Amino acid sequence: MWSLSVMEPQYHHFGSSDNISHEERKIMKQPTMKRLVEFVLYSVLVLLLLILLMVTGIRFSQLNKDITDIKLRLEQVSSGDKTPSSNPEAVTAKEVYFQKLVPVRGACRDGWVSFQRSCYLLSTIALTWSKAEEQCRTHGGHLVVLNNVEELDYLSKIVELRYNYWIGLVEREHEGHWSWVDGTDFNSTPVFWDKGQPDDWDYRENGEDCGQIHASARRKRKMWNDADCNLVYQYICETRL
Ligand SMILES: [Ca+2]
Ligand SMILES: [Ca+2]
Ligand SMILES: [Ca+2]
Repeated sequence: MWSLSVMEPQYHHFGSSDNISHEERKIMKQPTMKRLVEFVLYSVLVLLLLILLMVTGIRFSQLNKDITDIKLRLEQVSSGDKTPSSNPEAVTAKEVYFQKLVPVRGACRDGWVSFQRSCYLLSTIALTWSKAEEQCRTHGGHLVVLNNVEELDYLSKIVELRYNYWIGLVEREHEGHWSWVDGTDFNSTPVFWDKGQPDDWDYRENGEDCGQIHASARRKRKMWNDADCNLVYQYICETRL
């Protein structure tokens, strides 16, 4: 008798235990599926946010560059509107115009052009200043060092008008201390800063410590500007023959 009374609750126990585990399975299965769906949704959301951030970042950097270019153009336009400056170089910059010159290869390697005892490469791609200098060094040269006005005028006749080009001018040690990449004494070469330059425009987070020649609407003597080294521009390499 006692064994029946013992078995009975056990039977009920097992019966109810089966029911619970079936329910449990159902209950447990639902949250797992729910969690999986939530996880997938979160992942997609995070991925979308990352893509959005990247796109925004690229757009912002391009916008920065555009703002810089617009500011430079505005400076050029406003300097053109003013009465001639007492600075003779500014007047010269305004008045010296050229015809386009078809460059010749001469004794230089393929893709390079010859002038006096140097060869020049006008880049077709845009890089940061240091990447540009690195590229020139892989060709056995350096970013162009403008030793005299003839060299500047020659390049002014062959460059693409719409581009700014990095040159081998950099402010390495401290503000106001400009140097040429090949070690040429900066004080031994003529200076062709554009009007109002170098301005180390404080809008730029990194300042403006690298030299370039300005784009222009007309073919005239290219003048120098200091720009943010981290922006990408075309560049000119020079090697000696
Ligand atoms: Ca040179
Ligand atoms: Ca600077
Ligand atoms: Ca500047």
